[in-house]
Amino acid sequence: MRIEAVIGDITKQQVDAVVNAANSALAGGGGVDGAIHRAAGADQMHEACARLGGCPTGDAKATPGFGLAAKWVIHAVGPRYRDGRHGEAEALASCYRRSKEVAEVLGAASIAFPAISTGIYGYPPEEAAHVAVQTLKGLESKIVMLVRLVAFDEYTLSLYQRELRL
Ligand code: AR6
Repeated sequence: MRIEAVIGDITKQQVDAVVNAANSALAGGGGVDGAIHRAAGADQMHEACARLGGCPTGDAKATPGFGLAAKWVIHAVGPRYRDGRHGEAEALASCYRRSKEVAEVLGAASIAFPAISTGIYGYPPEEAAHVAVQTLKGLESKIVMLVRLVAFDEYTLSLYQRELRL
């Protein structure tokens, strides 16, 4: 798997699957979740999510991408950050692992991730970038060839670039 980092909007990515920073009810919300629902078509996406019956923290489930360029959306549920001592890193790492596994089941060759948990869920961006990149570096795939980390700001991009060099 090649791992790259870019700055951009997750809803605009031309990849097979984009990952959503969802909540465990898969009920939609703000941030990435709101943007993905709007760009995909809110009614269709809402219905498809409702059929999945929720998703535990650290896990991921797929729907079609509907109006997005991406064929699929992989809804991953990141942890809410408390103090770093409540299994947050394990849960966040699990989001990246499970999303990659779901992508493999779908046959997705390219997948784009937002910085899961670093917005409304309050995960410190430095620690989240470390978990994201180091978890992905430890994975192999015969199906997923490209992993793109999509930063929404320059600072997050710089964190990814530093972690990629480590
Ligand atoms: N493209 C790429 N990154 C984005 C975009 C975008 N269009 N919009 C925001 N970001 P968040 P979370 C960045 O809050 O912390 C929702 O209500 C943003 O700057 O979307 O996992 C869900 O329903 C931040 O760095 O996700 C959940 O309830 C990162 O994406 C909850 O929020 C993630 O921010 C999930 O919170």
